[in-house]
Amino acid sequence: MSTEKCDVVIVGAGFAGMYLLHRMRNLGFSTRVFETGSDVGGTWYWNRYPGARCDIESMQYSYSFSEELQQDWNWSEVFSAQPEILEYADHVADRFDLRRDIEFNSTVTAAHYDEASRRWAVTTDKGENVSAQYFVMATGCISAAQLPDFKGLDDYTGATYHTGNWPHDEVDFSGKRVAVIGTGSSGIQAIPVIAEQAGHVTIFQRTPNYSLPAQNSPMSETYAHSWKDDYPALREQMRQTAKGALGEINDILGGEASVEERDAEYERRWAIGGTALLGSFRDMMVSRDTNETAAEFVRDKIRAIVQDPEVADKLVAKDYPIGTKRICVDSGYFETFNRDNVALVDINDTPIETMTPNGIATSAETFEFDAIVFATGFDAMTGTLFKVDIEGRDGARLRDKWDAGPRTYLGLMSDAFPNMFMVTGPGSPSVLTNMIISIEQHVDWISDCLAHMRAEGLDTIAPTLQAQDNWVEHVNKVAHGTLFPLAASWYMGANIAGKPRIFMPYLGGAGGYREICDKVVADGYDGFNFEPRSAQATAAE
Ligand code: N01
Repeated sequence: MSTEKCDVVIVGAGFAGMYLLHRMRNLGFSTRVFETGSDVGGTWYWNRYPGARCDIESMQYSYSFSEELQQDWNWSEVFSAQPEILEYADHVADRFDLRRDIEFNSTVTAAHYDEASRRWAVTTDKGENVSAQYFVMATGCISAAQLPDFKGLDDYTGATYHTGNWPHDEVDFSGKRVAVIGTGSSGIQAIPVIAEQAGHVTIFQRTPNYSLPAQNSPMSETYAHSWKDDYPALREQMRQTAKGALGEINDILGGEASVEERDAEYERRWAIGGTALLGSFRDMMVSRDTNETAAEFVRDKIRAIVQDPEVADKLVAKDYPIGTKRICVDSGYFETFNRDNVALVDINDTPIETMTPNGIATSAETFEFDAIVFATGFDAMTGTLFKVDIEGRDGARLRDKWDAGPRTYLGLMSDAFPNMFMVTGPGSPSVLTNMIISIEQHVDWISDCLAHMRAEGLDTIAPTLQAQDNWVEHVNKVAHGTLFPLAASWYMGANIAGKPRIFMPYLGGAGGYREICDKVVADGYDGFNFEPRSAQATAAE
């Protein structure tokens, strides 16, 4: 097959790839997007499990780049469910006519940098070869679904599902005996909905999770207008916050409030719903004492909701501070354990020994199931990057270079990979923030950078090793000044056997990080090296 040429290849047509394509087009860069799925939407395309819902309010978890779009689109609930978010992605693709540059059902398998031509040779599973000056991984942070290697899995004859790769056709659990393995955000959202339909649900829990009630409600006209009437100013405020979302964060320390004041604040925020409780005190994620009071408040809530004290005790997280594993937000999760058709198995007490042809055998019991739902998470942040065979300068392979953990400058680029960008890569705030706002910031930064290079006649950009080393050290230092590294979380790579234990996202906050990125540009792209156009590269093209 012949090699096509374009300015930019983008991998992924989720919210990052879609907005980047829009920006590239407006700047006049010829662009191709490759997407494994059959349509746009990224994470919301794949995660179609029952109960899937965003836990950032939709008025905030939406694009801010187009005033017309944000005025025209109406959300039906405060926290939207997956089908509506996918509808929104579909609307954006139509509205900005994005699909004509997206190749669906097409997976990028390799991207190799050619030093002579200074271009990326990109290959897909369809045998397509594209040569591009710029290569952008817009593949999301939580996209590589993880199916643990359970003994006997191939022998199991019933239906299996992974929350992160859910079938497009409706799955009917009516009257079925269902197992759910995993109690992270996905499991916690899916379990209440599955339990309403299934004959019986058995939940296999390895680590109990803290979860806060969404307190979701239909979107009122008044609430939608409180945003729409002032959207540009509110979006600007959002961009400056740590989370990339507005929400009240108290400016006092936990220790400055009396016990009564503290509990009243927790109670108030529990009633508000979503992640509001974590904003009760400004030292929530740095002070063990403050954190423990919030953790204990949530444990008490769980004990009050769940009628069987033994089950309640198993559901209560005791070994790590609240918020250090990604906080979950649910709709009726703990209440589900009061149903007659729901059972909890703590696999620390009775480990899963093997899958059998008809179900699961633990050290204590053999269970029969018609279906097993794996809510077992993802190889986060690096998993999707490693799925592509990425080779940079001098044959450097990304997978090898990051053997001991990801190394980036600003989460945007890595030193041996000129003209390759990552949208919300490791070392950027990404998963700790409102993803859409962080995506927009990265896409805008990359777009401005490419426009700058074109205007200045520059051919390549790559970070210096020194700037990258300093950034990695800074990201680590900030993380270790908080409670986050105390949990065995996917932020730390702890859910994947053999993955280096490094805190991958940047904890400096979306607003602070934006300031750093802007300053880097104001200081002449401080920490980056550019190469001007050379006669050799022109000849090699
Ligand atoms: O994945 P997870 P997820 N045997 O890794 C367990 C985002 N998200 O898909 O904790 C038995 O959190 C594992 O146990 P442990 C959000 O950022 C957002 O639920 O490792 N169990 C854990 O209980 C979220 O954090 C939304 O001990 C095994 C579970 O499986 C991220 O996606 C909704 C196991 C995996 O939990 C990932 O969430 C959904 C094994 N071998 C997701 N391996 C919202 O916006 C793993 N587990 C609300």
